[in-house]
Amino acid sequence: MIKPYGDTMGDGKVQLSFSLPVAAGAHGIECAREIARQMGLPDPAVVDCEPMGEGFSHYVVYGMVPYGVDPATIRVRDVETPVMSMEEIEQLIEDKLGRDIVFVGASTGSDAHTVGIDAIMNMKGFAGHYGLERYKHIKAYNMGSQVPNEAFIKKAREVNADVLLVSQTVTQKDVHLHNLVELVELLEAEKMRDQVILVCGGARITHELAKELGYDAGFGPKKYAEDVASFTVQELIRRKEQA
Ligand code: B12
Repeated sequence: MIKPYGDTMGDGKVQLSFSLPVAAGAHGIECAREIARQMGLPDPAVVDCEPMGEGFSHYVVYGMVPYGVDPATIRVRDVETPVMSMEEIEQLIEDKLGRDIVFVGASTGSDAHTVGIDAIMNMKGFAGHYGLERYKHIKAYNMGSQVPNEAFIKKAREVNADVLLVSQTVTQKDVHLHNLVELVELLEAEKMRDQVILVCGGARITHELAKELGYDAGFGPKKYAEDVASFTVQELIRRKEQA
């Protein structure tokens, strides 16, 4: 069994933070402590309490969880294709596909967040990882944000896309789920679903969720152009060899 730790191995120490719609002060601190107790943290310590405008406050609480997990029993569904470097991917495309691959990406629906899809697609990339526009043999069309699913599909058809990249950041009221599912349904109605590799990503997207929604893969935080390019290029080769 493993447990979180802070001072000594296995001591169960955790830190959590949250906001409450009460004024900062002794009463707010006691409210925060009670929330932590109800979360199963015996004897929690509120180590920070900051006002956040009138009638709101933010807390940092230390606690100790009495339980642990056996890592051997934990199963996770993740993309299994090996991650390659930009140069290795370029070489693989040359050797096994012999043509350029077309990607169309967008932050779709009402979602206005562009930084995630730009991180994957733009030439300069993100955090030291070049984006898809930089890759020889990849034609990357980034449509930006708030792109309706219908317009996204229209573009995909127009440029004969191999890969569709959808970014979803806002998850309030499950808007991302409705939007992602709608895209799959529209692609199916247009008889395009089997002709593209469909990938989604975003801060709260997991591969498991993506698969459940009918996507080929899903990528979350700390994933970069080479993760998605490695998966899609190897998947395209697999499909080509199977055909
Ligand atoms: C910047 C920002 C904005 C900017 C966006 C500007 C822009 N041009 O993008 C502005 C100010 C416009 C904005 C607006 C809003 N925002 Co905002 N925003 C943020 C903020 C601060 C950073 C997001 C970001 O850029 N992250 C950096 C990128 C690189 O990370 P990423 O998106 O996770 O991308 C990585 C991976 O997820 C992955 N990835 C992402 N997409 C894809 C796609 C594919 C195909 C692949 C393979 C991988 C991939 O790769 C990337 C690199 O590793 C976050 C809070 C935070 N600190 O995260 C809130 C946040 C995302 N926003 C939030 C909210 C609620 C909003 C608003 C609704 C606020 C409002 N009430 O108006 C509006 C949304 C309007 C709309 N219609 O969408 C919430 C979302 C909560 C939720 N889960 O729903 C957050 C979390 C803030 C919060 N704590 O409340 N926002």
